[in-house]
Amino acid sequence: AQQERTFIALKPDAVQRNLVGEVIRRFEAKGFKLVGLKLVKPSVETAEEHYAEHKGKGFYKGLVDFITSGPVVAMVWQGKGVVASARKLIGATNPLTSEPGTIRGDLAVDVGRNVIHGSDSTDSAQREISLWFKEGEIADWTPVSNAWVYE
Ligand code: YYY
Ligand code: MG
Repeated sequence: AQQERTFIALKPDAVQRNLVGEVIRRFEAKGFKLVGLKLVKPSVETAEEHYAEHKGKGFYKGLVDFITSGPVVAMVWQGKGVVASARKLIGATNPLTSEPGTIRGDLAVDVGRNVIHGSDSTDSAQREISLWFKEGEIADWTPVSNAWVYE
């Protein structure tokens, strides 16, 4: 159960607004384990594949333009229930309706500048992790805090 993984990306607005540390801090403080991390300027191909489910929607081109406009911090986080839990930490898609206490609720205003991406299911997580990361770029390790995070 502690083997579950999710893909998290800090979008170009997060990098420009110096929110990288703030967001990583929240995932670390929660108790999840960082197993993959890199700064990348995504290609249009990667962005289109990442957001393939939204192809044809009105916001698709703007979304691809935005996500490819600058560096993104791509991450893999691991832990019990991390896919659903990360979505709760992140908050609703439109930051104007995201609850205070969530990343988007606390740190964003516009839906097209909502700071962060998180996989919406374990299937999407697997797909997105293999899209963004090579096998050798994921490093499993044993946190000394494990016994204090998990019973
Ligand atoms: O998974 P999540 O990021 O919360 O939302 P999605 O419905 O998958 O949409 C992906 C991405 O697209 C969203 O984070 C912002 C953008 N977007 C938009 O600009 N306008 C919309 N009406 C809906 C989504
Ligand atoms: Mg989504």
